[in-house]
Amino acid sequence: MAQQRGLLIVVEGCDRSGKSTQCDNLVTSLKQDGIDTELVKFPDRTTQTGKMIDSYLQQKSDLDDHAIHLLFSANRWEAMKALSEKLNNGTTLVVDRYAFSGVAFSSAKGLDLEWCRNPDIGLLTPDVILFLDLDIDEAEKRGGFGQERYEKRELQIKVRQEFMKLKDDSWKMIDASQSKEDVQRDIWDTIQSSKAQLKDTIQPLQFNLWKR
Ligand code: Z5A
Ligand code: MG
Repeated sequence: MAQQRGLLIVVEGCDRSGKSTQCDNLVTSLKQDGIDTELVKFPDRTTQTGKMIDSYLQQKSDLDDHAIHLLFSANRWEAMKALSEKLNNGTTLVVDRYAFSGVAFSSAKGLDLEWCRNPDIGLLTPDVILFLDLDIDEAEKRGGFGQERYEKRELQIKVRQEFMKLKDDSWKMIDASQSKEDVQRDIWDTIQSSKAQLKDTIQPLQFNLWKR
């Protein structure tokens, strides 16, 4: 049998919900389980588009809402070839934020949700989408929001509402208000059952995000 491709696992969620913490943990656990795994984070602030995004998020520069939306999407598109190759070579990818964040944040700012989906049509389709759900009051207890552009209570409340419009039955909802250890355990259990479900039925890579 040909080598099975890696899984594309996307971790989305509210601000301060522990995405980056749990992505690191999941990569470590999967590696310990003998699975070749890499972490991917969007936005990737190291590329040319990423540097423009970073400057915008840090409020060092200003951009039209549509233009920054397209930059976030471009930042994903420029990674797709390399990510596809890794997946086809058997590497599992754990992705910290993806196009769902892209649409949720831009539509929360007032852009049309359907317009926001368009630039990401044709991106790699995730095999598993985990959503770390956290109440805004709980999020604020985690040291308060920082200085970046979107770290404001009213916007974050809207962002969660927009995420819920994008959610479908396949999303794995994780209660992110638990201790780090309990969240980690829930994620691990969810990944194990997702892997069991996908076993033997894993499809070649799909490029039809939004039409899963
Ligand atoms: N954005 C966009 O507009 N369009 C797009 O297409 C994309 C993104 C991809 C930067 O994202 C911004 O870009 C983001 C969305 C927008 N704007 N906002 N807001 P980012 O991913 O770089 O943001 P971040 O700086 O990583 O923050 P974050 O993702 O919101 O945080 P997190 O990764 O979810 O949480 P964490 O860093 O793992 O943990 C936060 C703190 O909570 C930390 O002190 C932890 O130790 C603590 N923590 C974590 N878990 C727990 C538990 N279980 N209990 C108690 N404390 C905890
Ligand atoms: Mg993070």
